[in-house]
Amino acid sequence: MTSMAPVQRLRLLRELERKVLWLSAWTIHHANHVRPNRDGLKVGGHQASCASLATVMTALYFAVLKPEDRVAVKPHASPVFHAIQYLFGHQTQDKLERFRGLGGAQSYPSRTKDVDDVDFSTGSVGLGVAMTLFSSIVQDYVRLKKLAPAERRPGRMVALVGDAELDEGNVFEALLEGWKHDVRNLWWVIDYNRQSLDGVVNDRLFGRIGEMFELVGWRVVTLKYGKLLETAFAQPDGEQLRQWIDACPNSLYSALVFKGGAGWREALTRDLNQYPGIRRILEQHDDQALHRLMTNLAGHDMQAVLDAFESIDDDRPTCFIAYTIKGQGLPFAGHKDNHSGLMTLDQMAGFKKGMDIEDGQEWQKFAGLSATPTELEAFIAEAPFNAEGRRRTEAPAVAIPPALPKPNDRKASTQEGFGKILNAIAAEDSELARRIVTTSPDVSVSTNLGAWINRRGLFGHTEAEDVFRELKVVSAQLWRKTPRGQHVELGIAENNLFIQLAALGLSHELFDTRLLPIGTLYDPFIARGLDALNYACYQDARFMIVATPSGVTLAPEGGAHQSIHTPLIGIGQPGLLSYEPAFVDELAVLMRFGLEHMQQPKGSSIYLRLSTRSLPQPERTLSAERQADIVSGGYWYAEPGSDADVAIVALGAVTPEAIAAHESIARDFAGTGLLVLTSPDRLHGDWLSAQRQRGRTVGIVDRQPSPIEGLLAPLSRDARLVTVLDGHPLALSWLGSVRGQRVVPLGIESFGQSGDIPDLYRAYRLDSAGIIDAVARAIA
Ligand SMILES: Cc1ncc(C[n+]2csc(CCOP(=O)(O)OP(=O)(O)O)c2C)c(N)n1
Ligand SMILES: [Mg+2]
Repeated sequence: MTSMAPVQRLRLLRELERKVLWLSAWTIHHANHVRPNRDGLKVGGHQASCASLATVMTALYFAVLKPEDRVAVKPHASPVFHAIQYLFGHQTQDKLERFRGLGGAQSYPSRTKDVDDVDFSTGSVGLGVAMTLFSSIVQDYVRLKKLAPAERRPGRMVALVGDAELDEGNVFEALLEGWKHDVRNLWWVIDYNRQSLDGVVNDRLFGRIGEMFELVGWRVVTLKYGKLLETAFAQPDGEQLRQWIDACPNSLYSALVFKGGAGWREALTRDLNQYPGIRRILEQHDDQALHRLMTNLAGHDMQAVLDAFESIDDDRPTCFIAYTIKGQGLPFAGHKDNHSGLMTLDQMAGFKKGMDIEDGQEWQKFAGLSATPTELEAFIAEAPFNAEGRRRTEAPAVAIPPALPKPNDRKASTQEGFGKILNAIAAEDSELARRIVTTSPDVSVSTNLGAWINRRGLFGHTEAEDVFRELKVVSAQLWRKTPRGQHVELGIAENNLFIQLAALGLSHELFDTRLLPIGTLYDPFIARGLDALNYACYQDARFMIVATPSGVTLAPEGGAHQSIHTPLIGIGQPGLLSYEPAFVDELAVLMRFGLEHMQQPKGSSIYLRLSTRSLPQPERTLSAERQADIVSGGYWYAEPGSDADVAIVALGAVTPEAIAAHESIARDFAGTGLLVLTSPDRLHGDWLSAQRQRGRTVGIVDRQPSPIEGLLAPLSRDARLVTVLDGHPLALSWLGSVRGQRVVPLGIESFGQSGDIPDLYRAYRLDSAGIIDAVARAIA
């Protein structure tokens, strides 16, 4: 590669750029116009958004990127990415033909669904961009601790960003956090086509974007004019032309791009005819040449793009603002409505002719190019990006001891229990302790991570002393930052938390190092970062979230902080297994299980919904069997009699009320049982999958009950269930469908207010009187 003459390289890259543009447009066209359509729904795809990045992506993948770099591609440039991987031989024609179809190349690049080595999934705009930033923190975290294999070179985390993505607040939340963490090796390439979905991007807004990046310490490289325009500017009166384009509003420029040569001529004649130099330029260019000149933006000028990327040789974060044209080279270039625009059959025929592609050659890798296939194949084979084959790593799992240390307090909240378990792990010199990394959005201390942080320290690039400690001001909390620290402290931004967890939770596949990330936050604010949490799960990142306080049990803090529907999020979110233990011994079992489950190929992330309410702890030793029940979702705290009319089912912090209600009811109705659940999510999932399994094996004896069927089996079908949790009642009311039993579900259905627990539980009918009342209704 290095031996190749620059002119030769430029020529081949331009050829590949043509091919990438063609293949991306054809892939979309094929899906919409060639493949049979069975449901009449538009298939879609974004030919204009692809065209806008064809030059930049060709330059990056075929010349600039190295194997250690990791890339988030703007969602709508997915076909460009797949086209490039097709040329590399990592994507198949079959999957391109099935683009946006079942099993085909995905609409937006997907780590989990695509086969061609996607580094970061994208789709929800803004999140992929931030993902590169938090990944750069992870890269430094593992590098500075020497956790990664020694031969690993630091790579650049690259985001290809649509300009409208910069309207998403999460991008700026991430930028600020990145500045605090002194991020390195980060490249954001902004596809500045000045268009979004609905129209043209606001001129005034973007004037500020470069300054924002500079404000947080980034280098800004603007790729504005290509070599043709630069040459024109250097001619007599050329400066007038530059000023005219500089001042041209985004919407006018876009409209003229769409109108073409005659449009440019009219506008320039109107505004600049008094300059002889400009008149000469207009005379020297026919309409087609004038259009080529006026649209010669640097983001479509291969040499300018290469120069910009190759001028960077340090690790300072860099933002490239690449001026581009949405739909460049396509018939609807520049039109404000082109976002979802698809070429018509006629337009495609013209485009194909222009690309010198014959019928039947559409998928051929080198048809219509002037360089020979041998030349191109050799060039592609030598692309540095590809030098090491598959890029995804597979770090081995960290062994989890058979039991975690369990605190023995008589009374404790699950939140305290969590803090103590982590503290005890922190005190050990173990592989487990070394691999755990915690993170929290400014709620570390209030979610009980304090003791862990005191022992394991805060993570920072450089050593920074705790000023309070140096000045001998007494504080329970040590706040010293070092590269050895194992807590990544974030500002208050739950979006950032979840994207940081996504990046930490992919370390084994991105950076060849297994980490065990644990993030803490307030349960209600899961909703604040919910899209980012979904994004993390969609990428199959593995982490544990620990959320406290939860429900109305946080009591005096009131309605604004009460989490009502998070148990439903726990059930509904794929890739996230949720638990809500009542007692600390259960929590110890579940944390152990979770740390292991997070590392299983078919595992998932874990969500622990905990509480700040201090509960009397049962004096018991959990048998292996009981531990297995806790993991599979629940156990009979008091076994039911076979003739019982009713059973109480309790989850989480309200369990003492259920126990009290049960004691009082059992005096009159001896067989009443009390079922304590730890995970409606797990029970529900296993119940559904057992049913599906049976559906598949009709005739074959497979009556293996799922855990919830097994738990409910001792009850008669007529027995009633009273369910209770500090959350939406729907989380447990499905239990009635398991065996066709009637359910009286208790829980929270409306916004609350502040109060103490006795008042609030009474107001919501979660106290023992409320439960007894529900039992009476159930039996009546
Ligand atoms: C969070 C989110 N909201 C809305 C959308 C729908 N959407 C997809 S692309 C887009 C505009 C993208 O414009 P830009 O980033 O400038 O990309 P371009 O196509 O111009 O390259 C919108 C609103 C989305 N994908 N994600
Ligand atoms: Mg745009």
